[in-house]
Amino acid sequence: MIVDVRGAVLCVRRGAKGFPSTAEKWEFPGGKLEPGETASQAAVREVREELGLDVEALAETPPVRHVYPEFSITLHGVLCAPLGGGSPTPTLREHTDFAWTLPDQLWRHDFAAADTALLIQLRERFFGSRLRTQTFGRAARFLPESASTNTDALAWAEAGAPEGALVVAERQTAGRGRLGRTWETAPGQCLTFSLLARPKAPPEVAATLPLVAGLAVAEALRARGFEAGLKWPNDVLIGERKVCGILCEAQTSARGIEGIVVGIGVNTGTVPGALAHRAVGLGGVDRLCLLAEICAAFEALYARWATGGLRALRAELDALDCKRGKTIRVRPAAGEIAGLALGIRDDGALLLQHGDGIEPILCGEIAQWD
Ligand code: BT5
Repeated sequence: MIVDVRGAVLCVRRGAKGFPSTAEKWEFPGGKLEPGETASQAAVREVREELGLDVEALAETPPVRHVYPEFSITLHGVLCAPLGGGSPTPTLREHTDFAWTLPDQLWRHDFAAADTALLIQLRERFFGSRLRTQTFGRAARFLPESASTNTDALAWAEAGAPEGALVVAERQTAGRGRLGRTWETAPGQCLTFSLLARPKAPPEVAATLPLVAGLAVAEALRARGFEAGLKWPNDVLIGERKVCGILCEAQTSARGIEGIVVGIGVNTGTVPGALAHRAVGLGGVDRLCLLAEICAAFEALYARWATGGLRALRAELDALDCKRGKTIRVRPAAGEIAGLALGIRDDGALLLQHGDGIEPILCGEIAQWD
């Protein structure tokens, strides 16, 4: 296969299913090495010759061994970038059937089990080439499947994961929301991940972290042209529908909060039919690019929040709070109150004007769809 992702190319050649191939014949690089040529150089030459792309090799991926009943082969991948830009090109070419696809859609392909490791490496490499952060996303685990990335991130946090650790799952089988609710996704249609923060802040400040995450997602989506806004306390909406949910869970010890796992689900594709009236998807966005953008937005906001709390993010909070100035219904711990949303206070409380006064609501949610 040959993969190109608007700037990144990974080349691997393998034998077709049922093809009477031998290890030597199909080992990458496919052709003979020119005298003095390395495997990466041969890969670059092949991309030039076969796809007509002018690329340079960035890194070699570790070899992956395939064992078939009749033979085994070792695949060598090379990550390349185009020289001098160039227009986007189709992204994956199977030598056997000339089907093209985006790397983000690789799950659609029925690869042999051994290929999974390669595909995960491919995703990691691609993500790494896009990541512009110092901390968040630097230590990352890409999983083909997870019950909940929050569960995996909490386990990793217990085992000593550093701040910024990231767990991403291709499929989530038991994604959770708040208060025992579920987060539902179809394979490939949602970016589901968790980031580990280890804030030094006191618990009442740490409790405002979901708002920081919500701002980061809203900013990243707006940078892509989506009219996204923050809905207190943990949602991102486009119009009146939810595009992203956030669930923060603490890793605690006798000493107190050791870390906070920030779980984020963004509907990058379509949403499950039963949720269509209240949920919205982005209609097909490269999840790994978006993930790198959210990590960058989160890191920048987090640094300011870590020293100044929510007060340091006042401008963003006021600009992105999509319910500010609107008449809303709020469900605190019990009951429901209608009033005018005045905004989000520095301690994370939603300020609701109703009756004769202004009531700060610290926990609860804004009633939205019923
Ligand atoms: C949330 O809870 O919105 C938090 C969702 C967090 C999901 C991420 S994915 C990665 C990480 N791992 C996890 O296990 N969780 C996190 P809440 O505010 O309670 O909203 C849950 C409600 O949102 C559900 O009851 C549904 O009504 C709705 N919902 C479920 N799936 C949705 C989707 N894909 N898009 C929009 N709304 C959805």
